[in-house]
Amino acid sequence: MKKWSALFLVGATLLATPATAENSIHVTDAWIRAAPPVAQMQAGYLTIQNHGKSEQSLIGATCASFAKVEIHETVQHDGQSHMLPKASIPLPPGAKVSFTPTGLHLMLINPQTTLKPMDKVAITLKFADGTELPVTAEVRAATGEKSKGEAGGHSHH
Ligand SMILES: [Cu+2]
Repeated sequence: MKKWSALFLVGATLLATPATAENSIHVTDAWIRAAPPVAQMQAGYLTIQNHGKSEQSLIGATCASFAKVEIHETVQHDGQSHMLPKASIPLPPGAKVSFTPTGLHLMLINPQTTLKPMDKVAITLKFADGTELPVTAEVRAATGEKSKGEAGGHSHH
């Protein structure tokens, strides 16, 4: 029902209030890689799509289960993996940006609790227009993945 009324409002008038991240951004497949209790950091992944008509920009996130959340990108340089902090992720209309283990990720710093696979974690995404979007990430085991890049990058933080 909520979706229908939103669509109606958009179609009803061109003078509607500007689209905000809250009603134009769709997040799917949000998950956090499980880590041993000694880990100082964990990585979170998700896919963000901008279905709106105005540019949005992801500028950060918060999560009660971690002291701090940063946006990082893993890049290859001289045969080594490095993680670069990103101040913002531009999301033009129609954009689909995937945070994956080989590229962008949410760096979840200083776990406040030990998360187990299947746990559900609330993350709040923050956008440049001042809006916030709550998403739920599922904790998943890191089985079968090469963790070379992540581990190497993290030790250099
Ligand atoms: Cu990182």
